[in-house]
Amino acid sequence: MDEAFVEQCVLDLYKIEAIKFGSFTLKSGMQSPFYFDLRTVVSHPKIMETVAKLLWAARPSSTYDLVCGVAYTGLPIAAIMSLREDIPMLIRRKETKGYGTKKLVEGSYTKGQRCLMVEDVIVSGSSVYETVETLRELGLEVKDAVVFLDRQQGGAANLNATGINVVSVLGIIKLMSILYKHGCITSEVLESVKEFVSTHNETSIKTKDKASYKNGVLVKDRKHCTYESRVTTTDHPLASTLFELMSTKKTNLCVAADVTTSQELLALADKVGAHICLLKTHVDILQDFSQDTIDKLKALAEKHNFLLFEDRKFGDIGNTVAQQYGGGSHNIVEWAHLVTAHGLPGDGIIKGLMSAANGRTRGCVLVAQMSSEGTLTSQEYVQGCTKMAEKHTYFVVGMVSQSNVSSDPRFILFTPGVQLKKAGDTLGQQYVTPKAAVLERGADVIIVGRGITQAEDPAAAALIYKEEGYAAYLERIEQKLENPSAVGS
Ligand code: S5P
Repeated sequence: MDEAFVEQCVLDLYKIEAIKFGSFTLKSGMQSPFYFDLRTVVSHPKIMETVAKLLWAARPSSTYDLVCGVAYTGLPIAAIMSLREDIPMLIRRKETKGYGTKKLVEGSYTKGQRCLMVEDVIVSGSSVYETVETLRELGLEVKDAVVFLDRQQGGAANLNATGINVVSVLGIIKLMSILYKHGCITSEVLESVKEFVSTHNETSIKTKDKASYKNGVLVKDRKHCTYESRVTTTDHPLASTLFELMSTKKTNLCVAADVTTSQELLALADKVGAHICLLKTHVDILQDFSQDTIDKLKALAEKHNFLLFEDRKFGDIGNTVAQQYGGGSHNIVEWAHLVTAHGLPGDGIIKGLMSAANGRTRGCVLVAQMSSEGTLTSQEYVQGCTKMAEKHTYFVVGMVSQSNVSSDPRFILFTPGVQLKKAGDTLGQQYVTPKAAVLERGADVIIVGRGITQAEDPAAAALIYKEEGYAAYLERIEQKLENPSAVGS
């Protein structure tokens, strides 16, 4: 690579303010004294072409079938490479579409094809890895990534640990030296960036489905921990109880008892009780709700050793939910161990629920994602819910989810929309199998309603779901991660 060519490109990037100095908050929340934003090159086609040329020249091998840019800045750069080198490209979406094909990757490919990753900047390497992970799941071979700027904060080591060879056009120290040499920055700025890099080189990759790598070292994530080991990792006594009973009863099945009479509810609870860890109710569906129903339900929960989970999906301000939870005709706080709540109102909802719980051992499950078609929960919303959960680990035991929204072993992920026979209903419900829920979507607990309640023999159906769900969990924890380079391949 021609050094003068690299220097000129750095100066051009400086001129168009692709590199800035000051105080910036990175995606991870880290404060940085500089910010490299290659997005601005889209307004400067010649510079963008130079960046693409330099990246192509940096590629570690000459044999690729495809290129794929990491969204967003990597995309136009990969498109230029694709055009110049006559090599097909792929696009990996940031999130799946809620309509149409729901494909995460656009473009044609066949299994075994070699794909080169293209990225503008790496900090921890998470964005590159997330994209690689998706491509590897489709059977593509992804071993190399070219990066324009390595911020030298551990990203390359993290990616190397997952079997990705990273080649960068330049590292931040070299870039700073070029700017200093040409009088663009003072020696103080140069020193402050050097100081920052030397003290901020511990980053980790938190992947959606697999393990976590901190400085290239594997950290065990939720999906690979046993329920038993999580009894002591959680901050919440009810989560501990649940993990304990899941591992002793060998079940991760929660039955959604959506029936309309107390008689049906109690009969169902007695039939499926031996096979479940939780019974989920919607007591507002019951035509004849009474304290007697609750007393009998509590007795059945004792008899069969399961917890009661009222799916009230609270969604209002703290003051209102406190009254709904601790009063009204259902007095949910008195009998339900767990309740669902939306994250939408913000922290106040948790504070409201806690005030009504008033010291009782109770917990809530935040609805982070829904199983229904057209659900509005965006990635930002999901992240907001997990942040809320992290802030309130003494009350939030986990999330209702459809994907691996957290790798934190303290949280329990509950996945509804599970059925063996149907793909959906006529009102927007969408189903996956117990195996897919546990292995692909990261469920700790599968929630099954009509698959069991409408079966000819609900007890026999519950046994089948229990066995399938638990077998998938055993398969998941058995997946060995000792050889990090095998991850995702
Ligand atoms: O996203 C969701 C969240 C929940 S809690 N999708 C859901 O279906 N649920 C609940 O799970 C729903 O209210 C119902 O009680 C159960 C699924 O029932 P099924 O009959 O479709 O299995």
